[in-house]
Amino acid sequence: MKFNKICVIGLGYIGLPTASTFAAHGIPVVGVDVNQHVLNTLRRGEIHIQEPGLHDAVEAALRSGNLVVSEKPVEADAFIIAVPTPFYEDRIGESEGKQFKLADMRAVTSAAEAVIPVLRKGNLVVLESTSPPLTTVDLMIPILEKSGLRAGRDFHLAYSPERVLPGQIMRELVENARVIGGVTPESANAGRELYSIFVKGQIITSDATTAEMVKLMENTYRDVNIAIANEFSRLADRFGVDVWEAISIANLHPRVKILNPGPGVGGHCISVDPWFFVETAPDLANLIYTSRSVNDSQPHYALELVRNAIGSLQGRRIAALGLAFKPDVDDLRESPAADVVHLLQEEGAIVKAFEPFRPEGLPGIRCVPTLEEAVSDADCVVLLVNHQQFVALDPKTFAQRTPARIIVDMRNSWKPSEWQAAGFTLHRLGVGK
Ligand code: SAJ
Repeated sequence: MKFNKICVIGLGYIGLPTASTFAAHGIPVVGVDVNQHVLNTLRRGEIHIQEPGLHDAVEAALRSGNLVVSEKPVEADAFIIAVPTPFYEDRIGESEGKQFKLADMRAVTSAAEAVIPVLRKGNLVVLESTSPPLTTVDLMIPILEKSGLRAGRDFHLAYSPERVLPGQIMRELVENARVIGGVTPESANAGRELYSIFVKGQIITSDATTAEMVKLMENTYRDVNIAIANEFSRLADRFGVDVWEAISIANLHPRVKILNPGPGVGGHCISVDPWFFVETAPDLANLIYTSRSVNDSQPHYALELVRNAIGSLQGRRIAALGLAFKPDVDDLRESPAADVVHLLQEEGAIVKAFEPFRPEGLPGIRCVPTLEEAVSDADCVVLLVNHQQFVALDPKTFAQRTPARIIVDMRNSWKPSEWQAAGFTLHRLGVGK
């Protein structure tokens, strides 16, 4: 197939890097977004999201003329849909005794509808948005066939999930293996030809529903494995065992690789994607549902740990170190650290949070610009995110910066003997007593 023009619909964390990468490979790309602010920002040569290397790539693509932006799709050889699939804020599903979040597919629906007037015979349409199983077949096909053209016969249709790690998107987009699931083998092959333009990793073709499941399975696998680590931390607390020691010994077994317990699971992927299975198969997704429940309740468990360390939380001054969803990133989406702070506040604690990668923090949380300010009048310090700069803190120097002598370490980042020698009582997640 020849690609003289590509239309990328949705210019967010995935669509914009994808559009600029195709443009860098000499393909004319029309980037489409419904958000006028996004289009205006790009027209000024600026970008609205933070991602290393993205600004330069977009600037070069715009300057070369290979990337232009538009409110609406235009005629093209291939259409890539990379729009958000969030949850409904105001709706919750219930079935089989389970309550679950519901995927809001309205952006996918309207992107597909916007393609109808410009869809031509021989075109390729690819959905990249993380979606519940069967979305390509049950949602995309009926919408696109309103054009009068038949999927798989008159135009190609495929699903190809993004699997890139935020912070590494520009590199992983090119280097990662990629699965392309077609509604027919010819559709999958057309997808392979498209992504071969820049993908250096292996390209595997399959059917559309398999490709949808692959993406959800990867992140669900990780969620379930973190859930068992979190449950082990609770069991270890009950039995007076150091879970970190037990995990490191168990992991010497050649077929065991237990992940790290913590205050919960956040981010916009792993804490989200398993719900797509629960929503679409609540009668079957039992382990997945339970794992989500364990991980979502872990911030409450963290709250109990702080309560055990200092007793009543009413009026107590707590320094919360870190708000990001994982170490060394500035992303606060679905962050369990932020959940822990909210819970502490609800119990009457006076919390000062310090997040070095996002000093302004989040609404409803009092964020201070320096570590000094967070700890200088604290009764207790709670380590929520193992940012490198927190892990590297020297306990002796730290003891001079804070009156707090009680520390709760949710990440096993600090060596107990060193912190005890500096005069602290250190409580760690999953360490009994
Ligand atoms: N976490 C733990 N314990 C661990 C590992 C992680 O509590 O042992 C927590 C983290 O603190 C964080 C959450 O899990 O809150 C998720 O972090 P992560 O590093 O596991 O994953 P993400 O969300 O940054 O990126 C994942 C990746 N998927 C897999 O590793 C299977 C990435 O490759 C995907 O592209 C991304 O989801 C996505 O976009 O789907």
